[in-house]
Amino acid sequence: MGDSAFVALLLGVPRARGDAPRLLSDINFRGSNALFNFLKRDKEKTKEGLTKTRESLKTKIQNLIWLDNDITPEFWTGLEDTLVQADLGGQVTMEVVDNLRARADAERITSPKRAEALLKEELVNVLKQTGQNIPPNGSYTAKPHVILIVGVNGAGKTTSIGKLANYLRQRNKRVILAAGDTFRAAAIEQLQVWGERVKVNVVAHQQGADPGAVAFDAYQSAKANNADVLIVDTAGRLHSKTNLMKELEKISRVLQKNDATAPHETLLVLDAVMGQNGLSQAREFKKSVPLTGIILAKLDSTAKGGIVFAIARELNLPIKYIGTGEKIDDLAEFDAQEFVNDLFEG
Ligand SMILES: Nc1nc2c(ncn2[C@@H]2O[C@H](COP(=O)(O)OP(=O)(O)OP(=O)(O)O)[C@@H](O)[C@H]2O)c(=O)[nH]1
Ligand SMILES: [Mg+2]
Repeated sequence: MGDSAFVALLLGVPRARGDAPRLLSDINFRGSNALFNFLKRDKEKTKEGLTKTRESLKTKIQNLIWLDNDITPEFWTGLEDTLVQADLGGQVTMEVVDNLRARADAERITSPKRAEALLKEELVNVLKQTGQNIPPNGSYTAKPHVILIVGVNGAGKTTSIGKLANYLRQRNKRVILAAGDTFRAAAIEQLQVWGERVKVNVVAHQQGADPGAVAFDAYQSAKANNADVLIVDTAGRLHSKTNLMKELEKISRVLQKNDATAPHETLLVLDAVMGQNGLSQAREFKKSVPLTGIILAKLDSTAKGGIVFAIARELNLPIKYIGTGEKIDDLAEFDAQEFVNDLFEG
């Protein structure tokens, strides 16, 4: 038996096998009432997480609206400035304001209050024009459904994985995690702590091991344990960017040896606090890895949640989840209409 297989046997596979019977807590989560409560709480969390952005954006827009009885050229420049300050980015701001002006002209709208309603519609449009969204917890076509999580160091990958595992377990999915960040000291332990918290198994090798081998073993373990979802953590930084991208490609290739359609989702975790800077990182990843969506972490820590619009437009990728804190249930499915409502209301 090779070293890595032995370590897997020691650390990964037996732990995963221990999960074979359904956990009691899995069963307790069943029932639509419980799910309804989760959904309700998700919504409240999202709204709370957007407080900083809402306070900044809403106050400025309200000021514009109450200052003018009629739409004036100053209203439009004020709106442009406000959107840029909220980090929507120049391109999205121009597009939104141009569309709005054209509609205001065509529909002979003169009241800023009415323009606010149109603004909301335009903002939802920006978010809805992104690529196809895979159902977050619905009818996955493969078993296990494999989610590869990528992103620069510190973006929030491991934390988001813990929260996502919890989110899926609450929806009766059997989840296994793969500790694919074998580079950073303590990265494996960090994921294992999340595994214990969420009560899902973590397949891990030692630090410095080949992440491809971890992904392979984790897939086998997920299959053997009839898991619905396998989530693979990855390193955020290696010796060089090229190494990192090669490693991510290799992990994907290894997964494909087990299932030619894996990974079924590759989610890029972005740190909302990075604002426009996060976008250039995202472009780099998009060049090398076939991304299917975004997890936007740390929305609670920024007043510039407008970055959501710039991400959706520039990357043309759906935002699947948003992170609104460091706790286990601080993750919510992203809903364009709700997001825009939350920005303006409350
Ligand atoms: N406030 C807040 N903090 C978050 C959120 N998500 C992650 N964090 C914090 O961000 C920091 C980095 O998170 P990690 O999950 O370790 O990031 P990572 O991408 O795995 O980092 P590397 O493993 O170094 O590549 C931690 O202190 C997390 O608690 C969030 O949604 N809100
Ligand atoms: Mg990590």
